[in-house]
Amino acid sequence: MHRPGCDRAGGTGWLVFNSAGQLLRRFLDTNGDNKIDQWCYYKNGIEVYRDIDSNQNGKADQYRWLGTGGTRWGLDDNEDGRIDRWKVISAEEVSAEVVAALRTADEKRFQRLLLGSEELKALGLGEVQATELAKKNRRGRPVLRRLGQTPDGGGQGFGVDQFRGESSLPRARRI
Ligand SMILES: [Ca+2]
Ligand SMILES: [Ca+2]
Repeated sequence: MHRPGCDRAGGTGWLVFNSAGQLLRRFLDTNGDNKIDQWCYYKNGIEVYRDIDSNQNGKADQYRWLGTGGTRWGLDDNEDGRIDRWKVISAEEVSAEVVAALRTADEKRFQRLLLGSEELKALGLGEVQATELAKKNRRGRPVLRRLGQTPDGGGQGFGVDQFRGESSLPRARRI
């Protein structure tokens, strides 16, 4: 049975199912070096989140939400588990990120959204909307400071672990 994504031709790895036989995880070695470089997470049979080790050093450096999980695709250049910049993010998700950054007073999370005008255009926003968004970004910074957070934030880390919380991994099958 074909499932979308996370199944590049020639990849080998592991499938993990729950007791009802539903696919939970797919761990793939896509370049044949016997090291897993894609960790795919499924919800209700649909891939919703993926960790990618793009430079094949054993550590994830891209975090991608997809399917019903959204369209965000974050890049973690220094592999510290926190997203440094966005490869893909929709206007709606930018708004949600701004709200979350303000709520948790996470300045770094916020700064990731301070996009250049080219990137804003790439999101398909009109000139006026882009200006509005840039204004909101500028207005947001003092708010973060007023909350008395250190410049380094102190907010929670980015939610890349949100799909790792499920406890037991009952059955794995080599593919
Ligand atoms: Ca890596
Ligand atoms: Ca990082």
